[in-house]
Amino acid sequence: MFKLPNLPYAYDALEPYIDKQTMTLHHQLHHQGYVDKLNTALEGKEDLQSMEISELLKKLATLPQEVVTAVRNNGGGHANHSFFWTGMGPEKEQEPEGVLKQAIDTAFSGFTAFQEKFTQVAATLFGSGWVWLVVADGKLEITTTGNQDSPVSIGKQPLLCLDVWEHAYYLKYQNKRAEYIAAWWKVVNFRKVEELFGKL
Ligand code: MN3
Repeated sequence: MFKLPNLPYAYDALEPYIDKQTMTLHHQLHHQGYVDKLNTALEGKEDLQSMEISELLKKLATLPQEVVTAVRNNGGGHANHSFFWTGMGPEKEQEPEGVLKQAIDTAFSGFTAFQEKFTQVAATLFGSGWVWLVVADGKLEITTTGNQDSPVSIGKQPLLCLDVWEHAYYLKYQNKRAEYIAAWWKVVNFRKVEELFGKL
């Protein structure tokens, strides 16, 4: 059975940028909901229940037909949110360092240009979805997924993600997605991104 992971920090740790109430509801209701629905869909399928969520998402196309949609939507929701939480942290205004900084400079002509491009993609993504920094074919790229789709299902390795579903920001920012994106940059955990990049 899949379980809701604890946040690696307190619900109010990202204040004032991401508020305690949004974090609490997002984690305890939205993320828990994906976990619960995933578990319901996989009832009686011990072979699938014992797999890592990332493995299920990588093998989406080969799963039994009756669970594909549930794994894609609810398994994706579980994996994406688990990853989203660890990509943020209480230490504010971090910037990439070391080999990650070099790779970002090479791929995007600098951190500022990377931030501008990611922000523009996030601001203009239509509907509900995610914006990602991934490694694909050995290169850094910015990509998006709709709904709860995961980049691992299409062979891309995620390094960082931003949830642009309205439930991620509506309580504090209402329809002002641009303000939410600007706030999110303040709490990005680039030490975690560097750690993931270093393992590739
Ligand atoms: Mn969400």
